[in-house]
Amino acid sequence: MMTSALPYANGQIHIGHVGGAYLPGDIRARFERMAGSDVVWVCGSDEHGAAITLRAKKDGVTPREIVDQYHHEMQEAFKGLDISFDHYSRTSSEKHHRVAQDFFLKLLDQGSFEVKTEAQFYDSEADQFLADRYITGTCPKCEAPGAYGDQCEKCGTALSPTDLIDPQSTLSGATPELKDTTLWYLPMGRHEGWLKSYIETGELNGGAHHDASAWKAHVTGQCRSWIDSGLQSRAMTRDLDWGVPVPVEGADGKVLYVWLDAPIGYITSTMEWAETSGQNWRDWWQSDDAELIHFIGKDNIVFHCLIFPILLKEHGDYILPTNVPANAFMNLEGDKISTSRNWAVWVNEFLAEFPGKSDELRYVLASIMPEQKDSEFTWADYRERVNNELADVLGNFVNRVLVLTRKYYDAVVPEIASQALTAEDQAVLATLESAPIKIADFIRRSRFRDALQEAMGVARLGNKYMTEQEPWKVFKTDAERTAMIMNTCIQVAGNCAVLLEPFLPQTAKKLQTAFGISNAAWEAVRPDMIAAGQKLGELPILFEKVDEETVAAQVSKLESARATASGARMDCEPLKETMTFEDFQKLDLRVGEVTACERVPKADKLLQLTIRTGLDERTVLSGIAEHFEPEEVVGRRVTLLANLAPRKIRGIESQGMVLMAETEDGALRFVTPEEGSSAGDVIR
Ligand code: B3M
Ligand code: ZN
Repeated sequence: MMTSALPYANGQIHIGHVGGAYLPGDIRARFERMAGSDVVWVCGSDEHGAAITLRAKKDGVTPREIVDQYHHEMQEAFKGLDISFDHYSRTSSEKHHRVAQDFFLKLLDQGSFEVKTEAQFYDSEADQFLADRYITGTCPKCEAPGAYGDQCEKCGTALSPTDLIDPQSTLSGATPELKDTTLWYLPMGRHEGWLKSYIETGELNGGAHHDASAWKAHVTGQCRSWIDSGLQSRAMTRDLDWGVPVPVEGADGKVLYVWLDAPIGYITSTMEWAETSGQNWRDWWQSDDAELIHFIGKDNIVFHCLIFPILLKEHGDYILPTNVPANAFMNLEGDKISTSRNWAVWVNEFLAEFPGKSDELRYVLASIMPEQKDSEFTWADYRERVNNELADVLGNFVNRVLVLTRKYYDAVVPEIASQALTAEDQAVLATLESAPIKIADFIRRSRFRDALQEAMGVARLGNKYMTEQEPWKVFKTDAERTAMIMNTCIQVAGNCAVLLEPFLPQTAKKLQTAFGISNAAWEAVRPDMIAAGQKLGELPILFEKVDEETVAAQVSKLESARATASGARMDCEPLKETMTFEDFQKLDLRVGEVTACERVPKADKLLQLTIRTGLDERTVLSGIAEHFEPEEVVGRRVTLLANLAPRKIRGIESQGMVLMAETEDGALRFVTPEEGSSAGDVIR
């Protein structure tokens, strides 16, 4: 049983999501299917919680409209990248509400919760209790600002709203007040004992064990520090109107905490899958023969390794996760991916801009997957890998194999008479024996980068072997040897078609068609996979190279998207060279009052202003005649650069400069000192 984190249905899917929780799941699921394993991989839209309602509030629509929009758009993105869930559900469904409520009631009836009435932060302006992302403040642990009411995203610490320093409502910005309300708490401290052994020694239900040593160190580490810092009780309900209603008399206006209902969404999704596939969902969630693996990002570790296991254990009928290979974060062009700053490569945008290039993106994201620590996507690296690895190694090798087989043997795989294999032949054929075993092991240990490199290594070896064996030369003198070389190359290329399928499904399909392979099982990978006498197909160039202009265009698109998101203007002149404070101190800026104003004969752009400066009354010429009539200027307070060296313009000495702002559409606006200031006031 495999799951991937249910993405919040409050925005688009970006490459960080894919590299974090979805591509790893897809590679593993595809591989297990090819290996003939019993595997089910489910996901779905996470449609409750503050992430949804805050987006709805920001967009001025209902939460239902938000989730309906993004539930659809996220599925488009997954489909476009061949992310092959067995089922994709959504937590706003009635079925899920029932499943989650039944789960809650069982725990309630057996006393798993502590019901407490106590003071909670409340925003009287918004008339709402504040928890999770509705409240923000300074993290008491790492002192990072912007921590939320349930978690500090900087240090990962689980928080309660009352832990926050200087709490503030994210709805109104007001400092919240305290107001009593009833909450159902999960007393996590009660579970410290078995949780410790679950994390440290892999203890599961009924004496079974998972392989704790197979857990990623950063996952175990985060769990350990959570447990060591003391497992506080956590509220499992919220005073909100959007979510799974708490199924208790008198609990109107209360819903299940999103991190209680969402993981149960995995179970609902499996139930839905089982209904349509005639399977029994309990075989996957309530059978000790099943393994449970959660693919997530590191910010979800605590919810999947501590809170959800407590809920599953408390319920009593469920297996516990056997591994949670959480990935770290993927950054982008030197900065954190950010939805709010629009600093992201959005999957749907990528697919629209680069149709048919889903494998290229999968390849790059798998190559830089943040398996142990954060990683970095750059468009330059994308170009490097597509051009120098996919095109120049895999594409080039396959192309040469097909072209030469067509040229020498009319595309028919040559027979190989029994002849002595050279050491090089043996090395290549040995690799075809070992590669599938190594790749399988890497994939099952969630080391997808190594797995992909091992698979690409087979293509690299094939390319090198062909270059060194030079069949185009040998062909002239030794038909037997040529047949051996070409047959070996054909085996390598055919094996690549299978070994790369978990990573590059589109490319694999094209290769398998050309090499006459269908529904390839993992065990089909072997040195004599492609039978002699078989006719090979033709293939267009597999990978188009990416040019530098594309990279530049994507980076500038990011920059302008970020600028727009931050409210910056695109036409802004670039910042001038940095000046020092000493430079600034040379400027003598004063408030001036315009006492007279007239046009300058034969000068369309100039007005001659008479300005009282508190020091004197002086003439200043200003290039504003196309923007203002003289009578509009008289009587204004202006900002005057008073110590600018006098200049003669059109025979008139101008003593200083009036500061103007140029608007987006080129209009000029006076920089007017505030009401109450007067001529001679120094501007500092
Ligand atoms: N919706 C994803 C997130 O924290 C969250 C995962 C739920 S998995 C049950 O961004
Ligand atoms: Zn923190």
